[in-house]
Amino acid sequence: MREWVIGAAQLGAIQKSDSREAVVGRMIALLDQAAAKGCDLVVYPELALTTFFPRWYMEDQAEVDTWFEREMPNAATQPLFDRAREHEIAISFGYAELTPEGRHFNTSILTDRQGHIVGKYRKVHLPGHVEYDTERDFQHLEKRYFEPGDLGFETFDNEDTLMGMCICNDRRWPETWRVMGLQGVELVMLGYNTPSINSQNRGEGLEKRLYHSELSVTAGAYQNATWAVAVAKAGVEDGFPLMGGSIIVDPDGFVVARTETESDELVTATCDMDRCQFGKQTIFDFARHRRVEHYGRITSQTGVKR
Ligand code: CDV
Repeated sequence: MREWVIGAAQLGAIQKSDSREAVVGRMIALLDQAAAKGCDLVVYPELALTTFFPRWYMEDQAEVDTWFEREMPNAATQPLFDRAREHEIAISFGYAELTPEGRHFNTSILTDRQGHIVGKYRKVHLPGHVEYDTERDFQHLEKRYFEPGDLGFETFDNEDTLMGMCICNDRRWPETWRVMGLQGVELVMLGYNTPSINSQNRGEGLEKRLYHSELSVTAGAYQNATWAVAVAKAGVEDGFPLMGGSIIVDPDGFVVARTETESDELVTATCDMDRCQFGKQTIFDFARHRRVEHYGRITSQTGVKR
């Protein structure tokens, strides 16, 4: 399939006390709306099943593990998979993954339109810190609760369209996009939980936060001639505001759909994957124009060396 009607299914706030079942009910309501609009694929946010728990400092690993899923699908999410299969809609969403070996990842999965998982991604760029930070207005403990993803930035053939995923902070890194671009990616899906306030710079306004998110996604899409869908979990969670601004972006880097609220909200766009070809064959024909002899530092060096 080369033309997909894609839904960006933004979720509003999820409180600490909200059950997985309640959240899945909201996701199914958005899925039903998507079906009514003819969607073939629906993308949900990062850590879609729970509140953004890395804002909470926890020392008891048993308590931490309550936020994680040991299998996917599981009893709570099976109804979402079932409804997606009924509607013949592929889905992608994020969750906290606890593997049988006891490893913790910030994960996204992708299904085909029959409800089979056909792709998995584990977040590579984990922001934040490991220990309680008294200097911040609020905590961001992803580095405490997750290990960096071990699957790289794979792409997946889903009914003749090459799809890839990344998660939240990954969108700000050009390397994320280029590694998928080098595989010929045609659609990048990502979810995010981005606080409306910078915990280390209160003065930074929401406008700048939204701009940086959009700038990252539109640039990534344009520079790799790919469609992109970026979906927020938004609203005030446990007293902490998360920004909205979910977007669908075309391979020229233009925003073709954008949410307007900080609540559960679906926006859709018809996305013709063949529109990726012009950019991939001309200005971003990597085989003809890249100069890898000058890119060594990208992989041999991590921090800045003046
Ligand atoms: N969940 C995230 O990865 N959030 C980061 C915040 C901490 C800046 C983001 O890049 O949006």
